[in-house]
Formats: sequence, C-alpha cells, structure tokens
Amino acid sequence: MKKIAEQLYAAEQNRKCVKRFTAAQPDFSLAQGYQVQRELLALHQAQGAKLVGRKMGMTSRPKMQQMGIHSPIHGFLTSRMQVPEGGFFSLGRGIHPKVEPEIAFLLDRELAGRPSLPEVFRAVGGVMAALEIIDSRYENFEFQLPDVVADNCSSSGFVLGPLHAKGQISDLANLGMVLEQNGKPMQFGSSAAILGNPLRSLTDLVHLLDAEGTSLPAGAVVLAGGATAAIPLAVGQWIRVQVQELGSVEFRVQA
Ligand code: 0L1
Ligand code: MG
Repeated sequence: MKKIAEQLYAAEQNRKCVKRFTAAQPDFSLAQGYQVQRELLALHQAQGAKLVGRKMGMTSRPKMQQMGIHSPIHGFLTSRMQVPEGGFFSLGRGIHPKVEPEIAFLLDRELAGRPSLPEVFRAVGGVMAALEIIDSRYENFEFQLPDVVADNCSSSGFVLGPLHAKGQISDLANLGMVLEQNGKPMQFGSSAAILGNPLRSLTDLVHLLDAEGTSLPAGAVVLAGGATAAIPLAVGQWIRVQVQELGSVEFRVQA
C-alpha cells in the first residue's frame, strides 16, 4: 500500500496524473484504498503538514447512485490545504482542479463512538460556508471507488468563511447556496443536497471513523460535502459561494 501512496504523493507534487490502480489490480479493495489514504496522510505529515480535519465526499444521492454506493467516503484535511478566505489559489499547484460549494463545521468537543445526530449537534462549535477545491491525481478524473479513496477523495484545498454560532442558523438542512464565477451564478443548490442534512454527513463521518478505530478531536474542521456539481478552475477567476444565513466565502485563481 505504501508504494501506491508514494505514487499518489508524487503525482500531486509533480502535477502528473497516474492511471487508476483498479485498472491493473481489479481486486484493489475499498479497505485497501483507506489503508493507502492513511499512508498518504503519513507522507504529508512527514513533510510538516498538520492534520486539521476531515472531508466527506460522494454525499449526494446522484453521485452515490452513479458510483453504486450506499455510504459516503471520507478524506483528510491538512494545514497546507487551507487557502485563506479572500486569498489566492495557484492553478499551477494543481492538475485539473475544480471547486464545489460546501458547509463546514468546527467542533467544540471530541466526537467518538456512534453518537446520534442530536449528540453530534451538541459537539458542534460553529458552522461556516466553505469551498472545496478538488483535483484528482488520476487521468481525466477517472477512478473507481477504492482509487478515489486512496487519492484522499480528490481533495486539494479548502476555504472557510466566517464562523457562525450554530444557534444562529434557523435550519441547517435547508440553506440556499449559489456558486459564482466572476460574479455570475454558475450553480444553485441547497444544504439539503448534502445527505439531506449536513449534520447527517457529520454523524456518518463519526461512525465511519469509529469503524476504523479513530475519532474527531475538538478543534477539527469538517467539510460536510458538495452541494452542487463542481466547476473547473481557470486563471483569473474570482470564485465565491453565497450561503443563506452563513454569508459568503471567496478566493481568486492565479497562475
Ligand atoms: O468531495 C467530493 O464529493 C468529491 C469526492 C471525489 C469524487 C470526485 O472527485 O468528484
Ligand atoms: Mg467536496
């Protein structure tokens, strides 16, 4: 598994795609995909990156149906992946990056075991509008589920908007979201597209991590999932998402 992690790490560093591993190894399994992902995280940490949170992927019913799965997948977020709000993302840092609008959580308390959704809600410290930059290390974004899990669920970067106390939000499961490019609305969505409720996604994440013998520490950031299709990034773009009750978050794309 370490060899595959090294190839994915090198693909990201050198911005050179690789072929999906399931093409040559059809028995490469989802469990092995997660083993590779853990090795990949260790490679990033060995270079000084800090684990700051997790992301959920494949959280919309259409994406799940497309991949023939019944559960979302998860990846890691490191300190080096964060793009400052209102800052710049360098296109040269990626291969074929895209952006999607998300809802993010900041945890006040550790979440471990198999908590219920209300228990999860009690551990949430704040909620944010967010953008995730996804960038597959595979040719043409082509992969099977174990491949994409190994590749940290295509995660590449994230931008967080202002933190809101959870009590300020009337209904987390029904927030309108508009993804704009250069001020032009490109995608319209709702937080309902994230497993029906982003809190359900966070709850599922805690259960998935528990099955792997791990948990979410206090202070962790969680990207709950994409609310619309992703749009490709190009130099010169100004990308913004506006989320009902959570305000907006933006960045610009440079060479
Ligand atoms: O964050 C996501 O939902 C993306 C998961 C990986 C699939 C993709 O690259 O589209
Ligand atoms: Mg995402």
